[in-house]
Formats: sequence, structure tokens, C-alpha cells
Amino acid sequence: MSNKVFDIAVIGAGPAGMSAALEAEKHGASVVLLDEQSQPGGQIYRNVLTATRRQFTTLGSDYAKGAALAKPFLESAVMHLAGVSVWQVTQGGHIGFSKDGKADQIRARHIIVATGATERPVPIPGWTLPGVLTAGAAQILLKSGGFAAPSAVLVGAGPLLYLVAAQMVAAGSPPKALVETQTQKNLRAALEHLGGALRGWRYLLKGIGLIAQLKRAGVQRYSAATEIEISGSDCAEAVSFKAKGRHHRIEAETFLVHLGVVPNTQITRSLRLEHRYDDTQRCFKPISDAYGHTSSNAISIAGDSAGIGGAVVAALSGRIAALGALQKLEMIAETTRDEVARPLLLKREKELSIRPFLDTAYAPPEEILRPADGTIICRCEEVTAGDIRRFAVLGCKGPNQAKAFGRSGMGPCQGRFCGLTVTEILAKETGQSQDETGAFRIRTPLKPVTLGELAAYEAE
Ligand SMILES: Cc1cc2nc3c(=O)[nH]c(=O)nc-3n(C[C@H](O)[C@@H](O)[C@H](O)COP(=O)(O)OP(=O)(O)OC[C@H]3O[C@@H](n4cnc5c(N)ncnc54)[C@H](O)[C@@H]3O)c2cc1C
Repeated sequence: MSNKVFDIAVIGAGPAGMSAALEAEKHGASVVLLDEQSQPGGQIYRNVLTATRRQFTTLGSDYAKGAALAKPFLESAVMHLAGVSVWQVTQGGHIGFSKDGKADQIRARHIIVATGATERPVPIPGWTLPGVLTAGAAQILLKSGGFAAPSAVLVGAGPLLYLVAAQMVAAGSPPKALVETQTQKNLRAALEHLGGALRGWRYLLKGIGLIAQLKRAGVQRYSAATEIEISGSDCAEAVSFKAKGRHHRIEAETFLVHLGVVPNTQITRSLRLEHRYDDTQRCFKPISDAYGHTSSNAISIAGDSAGIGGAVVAALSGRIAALGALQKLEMIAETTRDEVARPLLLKREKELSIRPFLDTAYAPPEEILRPADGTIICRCEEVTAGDIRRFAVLGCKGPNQAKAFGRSGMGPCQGRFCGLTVTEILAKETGQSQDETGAFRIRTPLKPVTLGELAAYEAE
């Protein structure tokens, strides 16, 4: 890559990243955007520019809206580095990445991290068996190949679970059943936030519509499910659980688990930015101000990687973060930043008002946040919840010590799958808060990178 230093580099081409890049470019900045996917869109609008008519019908009107952002983005002067995996980001503005089997790097004066969310791990007995996927993974199949697993059972809770189930109905492969964890108690607690929910009435209506769609399709729903277990010898064969005092067992070939999404903090953790545990969303978030400024002067954050808000909030946050970054770079005045950002900030606040209701109604259950001893929580190194509890008895206080005790978080996923669970278990066992317990220290390379890729690096 040339030695050019960009004004702004954005990582992630979802609604947050595309909006940030477009806003920065509109104000005259030189902008580069890097993303793993071959097309812009992020999670929600994955492949939106090449989707077939059938896929648009299946995936719904919110999905189709993505083209209105992805098209102008591709037509803009923003340099789009697609199909690149970012494995290093430094406070000095260097971004190391791999593309087509070669390592490379670029430099920017300011970096906006817009890497979105990942699905919360769902460590239940049997979740490592072949045939168990996340609901998000099943949706990726729908968005990229138009394929829906037939007669799958969806397990967990959250708006995305309903969305994926409804999309499977529309694709002609309705799920066999939904096994949901939310309880009447969750829903009663959520009613405390009804005022905010009514401000976000469009989201409520959408949710009601999805549930009605599932009912019309005759999809069986079980709520307040506990003691959930997936069983099978070589692969998943059945899910068993207890609901309303009765034991159930449903056989299927595919099980899709989902308990909401959490910010992807791999890059912000690797940069040692400050993070804080959010008691309502039950996850860590990087600390940032209204403009997405973090504890580092040269790094901002936007979209779901700053805290879960959904696609509309992500797009607004992207624009707001770009304005903040431009002002930091002295490319626009503070008064311009505030004037342009004011309506965006107000709209974002309104869009966020539904969140406390949703986060409370679909809160992850304790028995999955801190699973029973026999459940594997670190899939890479096969460490169980019981192992982590034993480490605590031996004096282990936090996730980084747990690595030394038993390798949890030391596999290729770098703790993406087990990080939150290790923190939750250790916090409970040691009597510390999640913030005191901390999270895995993430190091470069953020993604596996081969020696061959590094050797192919050509410095200019
Ligand atoms: C699997 C999944 C499916 C979802 N589907 C929906 C949906 O259908 N509807 C909905 O309303 N919400 C959905 N969500 C929630 C969703 O994330 C949105 O709220 C929205 O897409 C957030 O936008 P964003 O711009 O913050 O991040 P995203 O849209 O997630 O975009 C982040 C981008 O960063 C890229 N990235 C991350 N790390 C790296 C790296 N190291 N190197 C290079 N690129 C990187 C990713 O490839 C991705 O394109 C989904 C979430 C997940 C995890």
C-alpha cells in the first residue's frame, strides 16, 4: 500500500462505518474504510447490493433499506478496502491487515472503530455438538446463499431470534419450534420502561408483527424455558427443557441458539481503551462520550461496538463520530460540529429509548450466564464452567489469571466465545463486580494470521 496517510480510517462497513465514512468525506477528509466482507453492508445489510428478489422478500423491508446507504457509499470517493481482515490497530494510527493472503498496513490520523456486535455466547450443555449454530449464523446463510435450515429449533431470547424465525417462515422453511428463555418476571420488569418503549413504538409494532407471523405459520413457542440441554451422540439430536412445570423434548437436526448481541470489543480491548460493564445489557462497552471519543485522542467508536443500539442508531452514531473526529483533526469548527450533530443527537436519543425495555424483557437468564459445572465454556481449549469455579477456589481472581490456570481464552478465537462467561463466573465466585474482575487482555494479532501472509508483506 502507498505511504499515504489518510485523515480518517474507518474499520467496519456496517451502517455505522458507511455513515461515518460518507460524513467525513462530505466534509473534505480523505477516508479509507476496511471490512472483512466483500461487499459493504455489515451484519444487517449483508450482501444487500447483490441480493435476489426472493431474498428481499424473505429478509424484509428493513433489510432492503440498506441499499440506500451502500450504493452512495460505493459511489463516493471513500477508498473501500473490502475482504480484508484487520488484525492490528495502534494508537499511532497504523492498521495491519491481510488481504488475498498478503499482509499490509495503512496509516491514518484518526481511526473510527465500527466493528459492530457479536452474538452473546449461549453455553448450554450440548452447544458444541455438530448441528448447533447461532441464529445469526443461520441468518448469514440466508443473506449470502438464500438457504434456510429446514425444521430447525430456535433456542434463546431476543428480537433477533423472532426476526430470524420470521425470515425462515418467509423462506418456506418455518422453524419446528421456538424455545424461549424470557419469563413473565422479565416482562413485568420491562414494563417499568414502558414510557421509553412507547417512544419507540415502531420497534414494538415490528416485534408484534413478527410474533403474529410466527403464530400464523403455526410455529410452536415455549416460554420461560429452563434446564435447557441439547443432546446427541455424534451430532445434535434433541433439545430437552422444562417450561411451565413440564419437561419437554424436541427432536431436530439443527438447533439455532441466540441470546442477543454484545459489542465487539476486540480492537478497543487490544488498544487498552477504558471499558465499563453495563448492568442492563450485561456486557462490557468501551467508555465513550456523545461524539464517540474514547480514552484515546486518535480513536473514536461508533455503532454497536460502542453499545447495542441497532442499525438506525448505528448509522446516526457513525455520522456523529465522523463530526467529532473532523473537529479533533481541526477540519471543522466546534460550532459546525455541534450545529450539524444537534438533530442527529436528538434522533439518536429517541431511537435509543426502546433499549431499556428490550434489554430487560430479553435479559439473558442466570443459568446460561453462569452455567452448571459440566458445561464447556471455552470451546477452543475445552474448559468447563466447573474448571473456572475450581480456579476461583485456588485463588484465581480474573480472566487473565484463568488463562494461566487452565488456558481458557488462549485458543484461536481469543476469548470471543468464553470471555463474558469467564468474567461472570469469576465475579460471582470471588464476590467482585464484573469491572473489578475484568476481561481478557486482547493482543495482536486479533485474527489468526499466517507466517506466509506476513512474509508476503511488501513495505514501500
Ligand atoms: C450475526 C448478526 C446478524 C444480525 N442481523 C441483524 C438483522 O438482520 N437486523 C437487525 O436489525 N440487526 C441485526 N444485527 C444487529 C446488528 O449488528 C445491527 O444493529 C447493525 O448491523 C449494527 O451496525 P454496525 O455498523 O454497528 O455494525 P455491523 O453491521 O456489525 O458492521 C460491522 C462490520 O465490521 C466488520 N469487522 C469487524 N471486525 C473486523 C475486523 N477485524 N476486520 C475487518 N472487518 C471487521 C464486519 O465484517 C462488519 O461488516 C445482527 C447482529 C449480528 C451479530
